[in-house]
Amino acid sequence: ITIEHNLRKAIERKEFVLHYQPQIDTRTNRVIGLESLIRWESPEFGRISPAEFIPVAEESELIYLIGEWALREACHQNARWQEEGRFHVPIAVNLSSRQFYDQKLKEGIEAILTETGMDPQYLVLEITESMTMHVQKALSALRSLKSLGVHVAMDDFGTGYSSLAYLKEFPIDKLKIDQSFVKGIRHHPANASIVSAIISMAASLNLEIIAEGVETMEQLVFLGGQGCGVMQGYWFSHPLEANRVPDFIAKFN
Ligand code: G
Ligand code: G
Ligand code: MN
Ligand code: NA
Repeated sequence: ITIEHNLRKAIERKEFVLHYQPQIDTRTNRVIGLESLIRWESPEFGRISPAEFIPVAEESELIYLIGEWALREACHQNARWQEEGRFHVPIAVNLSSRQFYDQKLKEGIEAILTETGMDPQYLVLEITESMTMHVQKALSALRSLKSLGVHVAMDDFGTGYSSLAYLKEFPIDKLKIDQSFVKGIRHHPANASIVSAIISMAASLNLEIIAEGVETMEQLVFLGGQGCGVMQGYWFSHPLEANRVPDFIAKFN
C-alpha cells in the first residue's frame, strides 16, 4: 500500500485540517494576517507533516485535489469568521508548484471566491521563490492570479534562485524572509547582513516584508531595528486550530 493510496483515502475521509499561524505587526501589536498550514490527521498513522505528504502529492494529480480543498477550506473559514463579525484578517494559503502552473487554477479560485463569498483582497497566495525560476511562465501565472484581486506573497525568500533583476517585474505584494536566515541572526553575522539586505530591497521595491520563524526576543528586536515590523513565529504563536484563533486575536488586538 503506497502513501499515495492512503492520501487518496484521506481526501475521501476528510482527514485534512487547516491550522492558522498568526502574523503580527509588532509596531501596533495587532494580528494582521493568518497563514493556513495543512495537517493530515490519520487515524492509522497519526499526524503527518505536509513536508512529507505534499511532495508525494505533487508527484500525482492528488496535489490538485488537496490544494483545492485547502483553498476552499481557508475561504470558508474566513467567511465564517466574517459572519461572526469579530475580526477581518487576511488569510494566506500556500500553493505548490504544480498548482501555481495549472492553467485551471484561476477559474478554480474564482469559483471558490464566488461560492464562499470571500473578498479576494483578503486572500493571500504564497508561492516560493524557487517556483519562479522560469521567469516568463511565472510572470504570466502571476498576472493571471493577480487579475482576480488576490494578493501574492513570495515565501522562503532568499533560498531560491529567482533573478533579482526580475523581482521588480513580478506583480507580487510581499516578501517573506526565510526562517533559516532569521535563525542564524545571532551566531552567523552573514545571516544578519542578508536579512538587512532583503529588508532594504523590499522597501525600495515597495514590497511588504514579513519575517518568518521568529522564536526569540533578540530576533524580534533585531528585525524591528532593521525596519521589518511584521513577524510570524513561535515567539508569538504556533499554528493554531481554527477554534482557537478568535480568542488569540481578541487577546492580542
Ligand atoms: O507547518 P509545517 O512546518 O508543517 O509546514 C511544512 C511545509 O508544508 C511548509 O513548507 C509549508 O509551506 C507547507 N504547507 C503547509 N500547508 C500547505 C498547503 O496547504 N499547501 C502546500 N502546497 N504546502 C503547504
Ligand atoms: O514553507 P513555509 O514558510 O510555508 O513553512 C512555514 C513552516 O514553518 C511551517 O511548517 C510552520 O509550522 C513552521 N514554523 C512557523 N513558525 C516557526 C518557528 O518559529 N520556528 C520553526 N522552527 N518553525 C516555524
Ligand atoms: Mn508559507
Ligand atoms: Na517560508
